Amino acid sequence: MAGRSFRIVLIKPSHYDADGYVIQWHRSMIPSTSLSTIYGLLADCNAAKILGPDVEFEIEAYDETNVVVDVNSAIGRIRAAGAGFVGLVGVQSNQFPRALDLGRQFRAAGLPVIIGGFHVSGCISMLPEMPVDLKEALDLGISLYAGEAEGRMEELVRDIDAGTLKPVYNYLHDLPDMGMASQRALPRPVTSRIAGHYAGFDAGRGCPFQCSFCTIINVQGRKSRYRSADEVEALIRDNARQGVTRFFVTDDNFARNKNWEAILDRLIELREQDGFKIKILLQVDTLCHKIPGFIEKAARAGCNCVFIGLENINPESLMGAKKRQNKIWEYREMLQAWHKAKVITWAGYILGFPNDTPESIARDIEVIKKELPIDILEFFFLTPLPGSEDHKNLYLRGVPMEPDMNKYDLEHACTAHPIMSKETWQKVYRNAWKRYYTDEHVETVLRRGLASGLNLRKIIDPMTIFSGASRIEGVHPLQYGYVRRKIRTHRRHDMRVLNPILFYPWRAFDFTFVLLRWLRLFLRYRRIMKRVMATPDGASYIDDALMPTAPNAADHLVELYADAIPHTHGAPVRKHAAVAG
Ligand code: B12
Ligand code: SF4
Repeated sequence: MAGRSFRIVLIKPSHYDADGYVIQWHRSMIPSTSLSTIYGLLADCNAAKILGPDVEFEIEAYDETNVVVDVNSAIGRIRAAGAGFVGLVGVQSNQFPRALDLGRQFRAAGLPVIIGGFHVSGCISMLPEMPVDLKEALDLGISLYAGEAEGRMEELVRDIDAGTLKPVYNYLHDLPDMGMASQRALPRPVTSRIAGHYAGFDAGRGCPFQCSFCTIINVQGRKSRYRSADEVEALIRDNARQGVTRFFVTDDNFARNKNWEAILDRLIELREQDGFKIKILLQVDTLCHKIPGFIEKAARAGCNCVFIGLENINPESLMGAKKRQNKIWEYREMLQAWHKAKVITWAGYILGFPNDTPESIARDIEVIKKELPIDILEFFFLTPLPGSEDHKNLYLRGVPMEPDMNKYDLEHACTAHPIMSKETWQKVYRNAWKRYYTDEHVETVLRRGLASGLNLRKIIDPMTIFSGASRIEGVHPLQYGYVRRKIRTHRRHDMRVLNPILFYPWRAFDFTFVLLRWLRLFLRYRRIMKRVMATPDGASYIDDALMPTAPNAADHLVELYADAIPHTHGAPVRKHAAVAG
């Protein structure tokens, strides 16, 4: 019997810049776990021959942040196979307009298209009705997939093959066991497009906390679900066979993964006994240092950089966002513990909590610079992300919110602030990058790094990117990659494609100008690094952020915010308050 093909084109969409061009690069920085997960689930379906012994899946995977997808040739390949579909994978709210533009083209060719990811899941989980953009997708004949696909991919593929694809698949109320399917390595040509050949995987999902701006708890739940150490080892080995040993572990809070210890122990074993050169980047919370052995084991397991959800240093803002677990009197000790383990600290800071003013934000950033040993700091707008409690509340109260989902990238004001105008808030965001990444502070961070025995090159490279991405490229560093691509014809659906005579000279100027600015920044920061490295007594450098924290000792950071610290268990005894509110 002659076999037949089932061709699947998976695309992780990017989103549009302010000029309407797709944000894409020759090499992107961060791998997509959504893409590898869906790829793995479909590869499992193929191995199980779910459409019959004679049907072979041909799976293509593209991350639009690092590759330009040729839609017409993809359409041709699916048509030539005679069966298949297009999966738009891991689509966040800010990527939904781009996903619709891609979906529109494939639907015009009559092909089945399915969109999954946090925008669809978040909206369906929290809102009483479908928002307009989801309705638009349905009107185009695109199917929406809410919830997680582990253990259910077979049903979807069978429906597509039988021509009975449903408009909506909703599994939000049935969170699957994460062991339902193994994660697989993406083919090497896909991972090669990530700078440093990183791969992504999630070792767990769900978080016990209740931050009101967070979508994760309403989509993936608050209970910790996790992979076994055996499953993690299998996916590490699978990737290592392709030469990939660096991983971004995308658990939103690995410290609350109930299986963290078994997983880290296994990684330690793989590194120390089997010689795997594993490096991992973890996301954790500000109380992780209280978990016995956590930091020490994370470092031994290859963690060389950690992302910490600091969010703010004003206790009132943290309480207002229900981020009760963030206790500012613990921050310094936690950050110092990571440095002691030779791990670079990377923290996120949210701008625009209700009491924030330009002055209070400027003051808070200066306090952070002086008091906390943070290496990389990144800024976000407080954004009512679809899927969060904040978004739901505003939606139900009919409060106006930005209708363009492309702007839900945490780089835009998406709703009114009680004190700051939109323009002021936008200015505060731009100034925040400038204020943190001064040459003077870059030098201080490097001096602290040297005193803590950190590899300064590993600090200066991300610092250059985080300092320049927003200011030079106009994109958040999390969306940054190497060498920007702007394809003339890949412009937002409702924007005019420019005449080549206008486009190419503009692009040549734009490219050169950006390149020169990067070069200047790079050389300046390298000079600072050389100066710091040449300091004879660098190892003995000390400042407030490096001061040891002794129990009950006067802590300047705590005293600054004393009036705002709630009377919770473990809160420090007040001395005096220097800052009100
Ligand atoms: C890793 C990550 C990133 C990486 C992305 C790298 C990349 N190339 O994809 C980086 C760091 C770059 C990033 C950046 C941003 N991120 Co992010 N990110 C994540 C994180 C932590 C993990 C994503 C992931 O891979 N999940 C694992 C996969 C398996 O889950 P999944 O995508 O939901 O897929 C499952 C289902 O949805 C479904 N499914 C998904 N797609 C499809 C497709 C088909 C066909 C089917 C059948 C099923 C299906 O099946 C999957 C398996 O069960 C999530 C939080 C989270 N827990 O998911 C936030 C998250 C997705 N990010 C978010 C945000 C807001 C951002 C930023 C805008 C903000 C910022 N500045 O940080 C930027 C935007 C960047 C951009 N435009 O690309 C929000 C999105 C919320 C929303 N409503 O859109 C999240 C949810 C976190 C949050 N704060 O709430 N992010
Ligand atoms: S700690 Fe992080 S993942 Fe957990 S609820 Fe808060 S923002 Fe969400």
